[in-house]
Amino acid sequence: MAEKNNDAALAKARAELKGWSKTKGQDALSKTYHFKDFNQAFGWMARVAMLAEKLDHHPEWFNVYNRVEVTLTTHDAGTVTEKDIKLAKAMDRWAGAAGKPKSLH
Ligand code: H2B
Repeated sequence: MAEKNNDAALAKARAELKGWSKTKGQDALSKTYHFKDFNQAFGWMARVAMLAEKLDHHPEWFNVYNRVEVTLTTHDAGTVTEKDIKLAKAMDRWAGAAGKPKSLH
């Protein structure tokens, strides 16, 4: 039953977001952003970090130069919740073109 609820939460989240996919082996959403350079990537991360602190909701992420791989899940709930959707929307908004799916470039 819990699995079913998680599936529904993930489907709802993905319907509201663009370019996010179900994370392999985890009830989470993932997206990779490609920025122009490290400065753009880290500036964006700093901005997101401040919102994460304010929301008390933090991303799992991995940065190499201009690339940021993000995984969002609510650890307390063990799945994706409205908090993840809120953070994902802000990330996309602030990433601008870097947040667009590759195929749209
Ligand atoms: N971030 C995420 N992504 N999921 C959580 O469940 C979570 C968090 N819980 N940030 C918060 C911190 C919790 O551990 C603190 C104690 O409020």
